[in-house]
Amino acid sequence: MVLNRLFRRRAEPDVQIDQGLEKTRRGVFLEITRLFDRSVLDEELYEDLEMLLIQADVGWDVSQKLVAELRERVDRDRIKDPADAREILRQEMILLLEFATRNRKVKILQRGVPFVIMVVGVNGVGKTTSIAKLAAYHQRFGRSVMLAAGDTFRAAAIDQLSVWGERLKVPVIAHQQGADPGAVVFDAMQAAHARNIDVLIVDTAGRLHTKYNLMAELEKLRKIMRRHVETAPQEVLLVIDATTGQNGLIQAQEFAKSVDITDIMIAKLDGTAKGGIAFSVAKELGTPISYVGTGEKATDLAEFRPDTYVDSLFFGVGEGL
Ligand SMILES: Nc1nc2c(ncn2[C@@H]2O[C@H](COP(=O)(O)OP(=O)(O)OP(=O)(O)O)[C@@H](O)[C@H]2O)c(=O)[nH]1
Ligand SMILES: [Mg+2]
Repeated sequence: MVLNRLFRRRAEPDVQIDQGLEKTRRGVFLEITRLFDRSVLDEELYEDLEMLLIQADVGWDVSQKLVAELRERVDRDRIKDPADAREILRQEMILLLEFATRNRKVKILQRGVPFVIMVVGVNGVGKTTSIAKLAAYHQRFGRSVMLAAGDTFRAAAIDQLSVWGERLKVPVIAHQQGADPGAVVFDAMQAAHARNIDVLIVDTAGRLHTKYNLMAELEKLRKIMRRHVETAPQEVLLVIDATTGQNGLIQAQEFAKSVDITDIMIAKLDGTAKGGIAFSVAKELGTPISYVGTGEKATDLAEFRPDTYVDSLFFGVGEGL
């Protein structure tokens, strides 16, 4: 039995990831699963698979790579049963995500030293909402959280963060619209120290680096943070909008060229059938994906785990092999 030798245990399911990937699972991945219900592994199957992976936004290069690897292993191990081939594909997909997340640093929170998270990303990708989710996430660990309204371009952006602060009972450091984000961050760092805050999350404006010298501004914020805490920002989180697919990926690549990013959050996964975006993000950016956003509520955040993610695409909670 080849399958016994090949089989990898199903990952611990995560309800949030499962809901976030529902559209992708019931769409393209159902078709992918059905491909392997065919009786033979032929050329047509590989071609259809490649097309479906591209449809799910896995990306052209990554889809080709996955199919080429699958073909190679099927040939090498003389696999005849399409169900076994599907198992190989599943494992390859997990490995691809694991490879990209292998560099994820263990975050160490020190008592009395604020852990600073700077959240960056293009306009409208979901930064502010993701900040609320992160605040709630850290609160669940019993950590005290503070938010800083570093996006001073629009009054609405400051209000939006303040509303989240009230809802989550988290203090928000904000200045007037048009104020210097550096001054906001300076005040926030001082306040975080004075109030013994564990986690300080800083919102930033989402202008594209081509419009204004975003890098210089983010660098300035970084310097101000470092005056207070040498290692800050301990996390620079790039938010990517899953619904914008490959376009979003290109924007993120541009962004990553100008800013040192430590972690990625894929937001709005629930709004798309293109959950394959995680694979192209993992491959093309090489920065660990740490979180996934699965809705508009503060609780709609999941930690990213390669095996859980892939198994959610193929199976879903409570669905059999
Ligand atoms: N369905 C869904 N909607 C989301 C998610 N994250 C954010 N949104 C929505 O996306 C829209 C934009 O989110 P914001 O958090 O304001 O995005 P932003 O990046 O801060 O936007 P700017 O400040 O304008 O650059 C809002 O309507 C959010 O409710 C998510 O995970 N799922
Ligand atoms: Mg915002």
